[in-house]
Amino acid sequence: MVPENTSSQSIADLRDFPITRKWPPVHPDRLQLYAFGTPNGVKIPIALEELGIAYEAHRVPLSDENVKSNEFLSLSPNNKIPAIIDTEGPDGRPIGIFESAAILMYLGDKAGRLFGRNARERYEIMQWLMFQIGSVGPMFGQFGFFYAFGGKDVQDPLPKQRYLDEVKRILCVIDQRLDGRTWIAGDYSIADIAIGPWLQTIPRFYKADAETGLDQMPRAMAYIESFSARPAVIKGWDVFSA
Ligand SMILES: N[C@@H](CCC(=O)N[C@@H](CS)C(=O)NCC(=O)O)C(=O)O
Repeated sequence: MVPENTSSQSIADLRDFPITRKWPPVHPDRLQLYAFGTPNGVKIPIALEELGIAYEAHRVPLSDENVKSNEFLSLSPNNKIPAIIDTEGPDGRPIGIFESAAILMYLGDKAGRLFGRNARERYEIMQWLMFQIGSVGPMFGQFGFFYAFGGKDVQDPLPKQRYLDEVKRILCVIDQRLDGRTWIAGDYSIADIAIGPWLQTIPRFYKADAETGLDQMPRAMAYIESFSARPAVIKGWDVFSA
């Protein structure tokens, strides 16, 4: 049973976070999510949907007036989405977290799901999570910039080629890893929630299946299909698409 004062207590707790002045909570009892519909941004609503954690999503467009505002920087000092506030942190006190992998580990711990059943499984998941943060995200993101977005008219072919080579190499790592596996690290986990949205961007947003060689990688293609069919994944993307 929810104590009567939960709502007013949650509002008071959230007032300590300057970000709530620019993005006021309507449902202060829920976990507050600050993100946008990008591969990094959707990881968190996907995880929250998978775990059945109630949340309130605040749209934070990537313009400077949003991500570089003092209010946003107070929670996410590297001016990147996603970030969260949970009024019920591990010690019962409110906690703010930025960096998607840190948030995913937090949520996995909070729910006791999607983050392995023992230390060995957790380290296996963590290494693939770090692989996404250190390699997949930055390289795919730069490739997308030069191939499909702001940098596509740059005359010098070197930047696009450099990131394309890296994307191809990383896709091969993933495709080989998926040999005999459905998911990247044992059962479906937060590692898949980190990697899946980035793989989806190749066909969906970059339209680069052929250029990257993805269309010749049946295991990676099947993985994208399985990931994309999950209701939580569909819902996670929908949160910011309207
Ligand atoms: N390592 C970060 C990367 C986050 C990131 O790159 N976010 C982008 C959107 S996908 C962003 O907020 N860009 C805004 C900016 O750089 O000004 C994470 O995983 O949380």
